[in-house]
Amino acid sequence: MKMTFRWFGENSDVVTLKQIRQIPGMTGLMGFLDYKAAGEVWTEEEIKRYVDGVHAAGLECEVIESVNVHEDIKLGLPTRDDYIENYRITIRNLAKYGVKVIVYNFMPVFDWLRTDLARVIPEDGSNSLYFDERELGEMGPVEIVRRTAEGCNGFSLPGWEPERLAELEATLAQYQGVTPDQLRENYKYFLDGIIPTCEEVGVSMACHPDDPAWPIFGLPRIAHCQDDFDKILALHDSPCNGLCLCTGSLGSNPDNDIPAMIRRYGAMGRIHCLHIRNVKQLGYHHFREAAHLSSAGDLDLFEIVKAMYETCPDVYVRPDHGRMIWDETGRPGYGLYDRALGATYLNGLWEAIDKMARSR
Ligand code: DNO
Repeated sequence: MKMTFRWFGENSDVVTLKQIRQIPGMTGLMGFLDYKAAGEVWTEEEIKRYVDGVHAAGLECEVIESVNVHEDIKLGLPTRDDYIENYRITIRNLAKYGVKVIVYNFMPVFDWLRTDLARVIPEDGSNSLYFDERELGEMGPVEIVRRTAEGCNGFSLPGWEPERLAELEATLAQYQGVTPDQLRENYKYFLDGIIPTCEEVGVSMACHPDDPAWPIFGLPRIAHCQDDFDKILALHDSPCNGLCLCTGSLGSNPDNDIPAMIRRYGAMGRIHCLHIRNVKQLGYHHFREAAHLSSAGDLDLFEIVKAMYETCPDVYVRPDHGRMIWDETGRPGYGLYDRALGATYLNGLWEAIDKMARSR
């Protein structure tokens, strides 16, 4: 397990590289050039500048998160070939600076979605990301994006800054009538276009699951359960076509057996990284994010780490979203304190599992 941390870059994150470096056991980042629009080439110069800065702080930068896939690729529009070519160039450029894994998603229109980015947890006064489908029913996509953008310390839902709201309506309209099978066909076209480049330069693609783990707003979603992942991995059969196993995203649906999924895809060599966090179920399609500790939510983090230890011990891991605690303010889900506690807890589980395994 290589412990990493998500960092949004100097101008977009209140957390500093120095703080990240001081978390025990932290080896590197899941890095991100947050200003790049989907479809744009990540140039060598900007990658070098970013990676050099991370190295100077004593951290590695072998995983890059959110090289976003342009909607035209997901929609299968004629313009997709240019965007796929750009993606190939980005893969090559990242590989030149030591990047080994690229985390991305194939979710139409939205990345992760919540109905509240700072719901107070009554028991202890902290707050966390929260989702209640009943609230969505009343709201509609444009309204939810506007509302979250307004209420959240200047941070908005990924990809949907207020100035892009007009575009959001047009994009939603383009998906009308697109079926899951069509989306999968477009996904295959994308993978067929990029995986040979990945194989050539030694980069693995890690698909992030839909979050929450079911369809929303009638949009097709094809990455939220074992059956979906089996299909995705079969679209292009290569070790470079793999997964970012996000326990919290998948865990929003209690039907997903996450330790079993880790064992299945870990044994196949198809998990290239994990995002680990806990979820507290509050009802049907209704949950909040919880502290990492197993007893704080509904996932068994011990079983999750054990499955990883036994099937894919060398993967990159990061503590995923944290709550806001100790009066910290910042990007919802991505404060320093609770994620640092999460890393420490995961390291503790790992040490215990490792020592028990060795002493047998
Ligand atoms: C949420 C993240 C996702 C992830 C993207 C990858 O916290 O895990 O935003 O980075 O889906 O493209």
